[in-house]
Parts: sequence; C-alpha cells; structure tokens
Amino acid sequence: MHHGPRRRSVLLAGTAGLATAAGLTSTAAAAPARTTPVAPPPPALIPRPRTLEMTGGRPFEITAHTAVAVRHRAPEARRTAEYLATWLRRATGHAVPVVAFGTAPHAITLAGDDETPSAEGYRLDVTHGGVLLRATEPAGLFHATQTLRQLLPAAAESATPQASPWTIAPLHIEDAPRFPWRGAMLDVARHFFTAEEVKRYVDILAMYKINRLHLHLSDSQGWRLEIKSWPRLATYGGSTEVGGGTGGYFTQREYADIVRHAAERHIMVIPEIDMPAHVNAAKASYAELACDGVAPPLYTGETGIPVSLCIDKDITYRFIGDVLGELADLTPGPYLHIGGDEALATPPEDYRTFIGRVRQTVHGLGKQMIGWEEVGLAEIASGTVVQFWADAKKAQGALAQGAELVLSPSKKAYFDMKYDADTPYGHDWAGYTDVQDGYTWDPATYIPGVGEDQVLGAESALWTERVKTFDEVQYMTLPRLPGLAEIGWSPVDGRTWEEYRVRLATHAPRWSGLGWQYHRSVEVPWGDPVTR
Ligand code: TNX
Repeated sequence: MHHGPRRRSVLLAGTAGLATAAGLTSTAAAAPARTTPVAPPPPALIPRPRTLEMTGGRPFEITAHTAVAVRHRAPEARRTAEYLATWLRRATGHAVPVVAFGTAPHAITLAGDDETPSAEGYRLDVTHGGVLLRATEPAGLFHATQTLRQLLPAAAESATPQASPWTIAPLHIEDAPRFPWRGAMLDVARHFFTAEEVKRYVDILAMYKINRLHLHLSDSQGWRLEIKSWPRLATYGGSTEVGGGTGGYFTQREYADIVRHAAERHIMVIPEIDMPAHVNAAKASYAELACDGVAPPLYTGETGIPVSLCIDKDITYRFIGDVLGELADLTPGPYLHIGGDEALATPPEDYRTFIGRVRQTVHGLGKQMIGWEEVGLAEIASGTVVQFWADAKKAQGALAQGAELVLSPSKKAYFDMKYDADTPYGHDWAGYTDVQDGYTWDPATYIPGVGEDQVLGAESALWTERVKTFDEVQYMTLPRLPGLAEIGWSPVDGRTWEEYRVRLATHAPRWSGLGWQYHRSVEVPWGDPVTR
C-alpha cells in the first residue's frame, strides 16, 4: 500500500474548529504518529485509495455512545448519514443515533470540504476521539462511508448483532476516482432477475464505489420493463426467457424503486433498450412491428437470432418514440442506451438511417445517446457515449466523431466468460477470464491510439444466456468485480497483481457475511475457512 506524504499539520490547521467539534483533538490525535511502537498493517481497501497514512495511536471504537453527526450544505448528506447509521446498527447492535453536529462527544461526522473540490473525492480521518468524513459533494461522502465500511471488521457485514470489537486504527485517507465512469452491466433479458435481486446487486456495487448500473432491459428472449402504451411488450414479450422459464418484468413502480435504491447509493441507472437487432420479443408481442405483419413466435434459445426492426415502417418510429419517452420519464440520469449491437439482419445503409433517426428521438427527449461500438458505423453526435466490447476499429470510428468511450473489453470485463475450463456457467467465446486477467488491464492503453483523455471509464458486462440464477450471477461477479472497480477508481502507479490478490482475499468474509456466493479461485490466497 502506498503511503501518501504526511499532511496532518496542514489538514488540522485548515479545519481546527471542525476537528474539535468532531472530537478529533484527543491526546492520541495530537501525539506524533511515530511514537507508536508497532504500526498496525494498512487496511485492505478495494479500490485502493490515492493516499493512505497510518497515523498511529489508540484506535477509534464504535460503542453504545457513538453517534453519526452531519454538517453539509447538501440535504442528501443527511440521507447518507441515516444510511450509515442504519448499516452500523445492524451488526453492532448499538443505537448509533443521527444527531445534530457538535452535540455528540463521540461521533462519526459527515462534513463538507472546501479544500478539495471534487465530484466524488473525499477525505477520511480516524482518531481515537472520532471519525471525520469530508467531501465537497454528497457522492464523495457516500464513497467515504463505503471506505469506513471496509475499515471495520468483516463481521460488520452481518445482518444480525455480532460480538466483535468495532475498532479502527487511526489513519488519514485522501481519495478520488481516476475515471468518472465505473459501471456494471446486468442482462436481465436472457434470464430475468427480480427487482429485489437487482437491488442486492446494487448493494455490492456500492461497496466497491461503482457508480453506474447498466440494465440490459430487452433482447430477443425477453422484454423486461412495463411500457404503458405498448403493454404486451412486458406481459407477452416478458413471459419467458432462455430455456423457456417464466421470465418476468419490472413494473414501472418496481423499476422506479431500483432507480431510487441506486440513487441513494450514488449509482446512476443506465437503461438499455436494444435495437434494431435483439428485438424478437418485441416483434412477437406486436405483429405490426414486423415488415410482413406476421408476429414471430417467442424465442427461448440461447444463441442470437438474425432479427431487425422494420426500418421503413412509420410504426417502428412511433414504437421507439413511445418506449423511449416512457423510459426517459423513468430516468433521472442524462443517458439512454439504445444498444445498436450485432445488427446482422439490418443492411448497412438501413442501419445508418435507423441510428440517425433514433439519435434524434433520444436528443428530442433531452437525453444523451449511448450505444455499443457498432454505432460508430453510423453518424453520431459528438458527446455520444460508445461502449467498446471487441472491435477497436469501430471504437476508433466513433472517437473520430467526437464520442467518449466506455471500455467493456470482452476478453477482460465480460463476467459471463468462464474463469477457466472448470467453471460450470457462462461462455468462453472471448476466452477464459480468470481473476488476474480481469485485474491486469488498463483502460487508457487497451485500445491502440486511444488515450486516457478519450476514455470515460470501464464497465463489466454480465450477459445471462448461460447464467440462470442469482447465485450464479454472484459466482460470476465475485471475485472479479472488485478488480474492475479498482481499475476504474485507483491510480495505476504501484498497483500489482501480487499485492492485490492478498488484499482481495481478505474480502471473502465480507461477501459471506452478505450471503454472497463467490468463485474460490486458486489464484487468490483466501486463508479463511469456507463459511458457506
Ligand atoms: C455478445 S457484446 C453480445 C450479447 C451476448 C454476448 C454473450 C454485445 C454487445 N452483444 O448479445 O449476450 O455476446 O457473451
């Protein structure tokens, strides 16, 4: 772990009043760190923070007297304080009230920060007398709570009170992300996952400071979002899935609940309606969407089928306008993802016409368009977000038009790829992706000729043709997700697989505490007993 320069005097000088009120002027805090005889090991944080300094002295401990206090200009900070207190209460069994700033002698304080303006950055100080989380923006405060979470013993993840010393060694952290986009895509179309399951997915994303949840909401095997103006999309098009199961869909109310749950964790939902291909479920639901007016049967096979929306029919664009209109109303964020991938049954000229029209619809709704790398074959507006998955040329074509790239390389970030030959689920068409493969790549050097300033960030993709249950989702996600998260958040300098794998191993008891399955890869020195 890299230790940052010592900055404590600067830090306390600028914030003395706040530090006093937050209980930071204990004798331990004032004593020079170097008098500590044996420094505790640095905590195994993922993603690794920019700087971390063990400051020494007696630890902080959460007790029956600990409160959470908040002083921040943004009202959401209060919500984050409640979130943190609620979380702390479960495993500690302590009352952990949320109190007015300055009223508790022993507090975890969430405060503003005027020294480091940053969209998602934060500073965190632990002393014997208190914990101080500071951030300019509420998102930074939230990320700070997730760091604090990882500073506590793994027992803190338990849903029921545990007997554990809730101590944290004194330290100082300054942290901010490398990339603004750290995403995870979940395909709820090939196999359906319920709103409750998606919310559990969001919870693990939050722990690793992922800030985008991309939901692949439609594909040939299923349509997963209620559309009030075209109700059969969900009730019929959502009535099955790969393998012929009963499928399912989110009502708009359930979907809004996912969006709210994610927003509370500072995660933006990126909704994807895939077009002009991957649309069999829609055409099966409404015959008028087919060029010949005949609805195809529902499709429950695993492999992709050549299918396209009818590019010349007016009703195609009425359909898209209605669907994207309802979706835009459900989407507080600025983006609508229109898929655009693998349009094998759409002639190239038709594809360009189609993407041009959809782009106008998206912009007319006041949103920015996102598409898979294939949209680079069409004319796109500068500022379009293009998601790379395999073909560098298409991504470069998009960049030449002023696009910004999100990297989901199928050889590195496709969580539906098997870890190795023994993995019971998933694909291998892009090769095996073991934990080391998933960790050892850099979005700023992965595509020839594409540098850091053209990259918004990285995103994992979990396609679910061969991932049937939420346990299987968990198994394919962990332990790869933390690696993707670190690639997106942490500085590349000083990161090594050898160091990372040891840090990663310590997270397994946290996952078990949350009731999550994970792949016990032989690459990782787990060390803990198997608890599930
Ligand atoms: C390719 S990547 C697809 C998906 C499949 C996936 C399976 C991309 C944009 N399209 O439709 O589910 O491979 O790994």
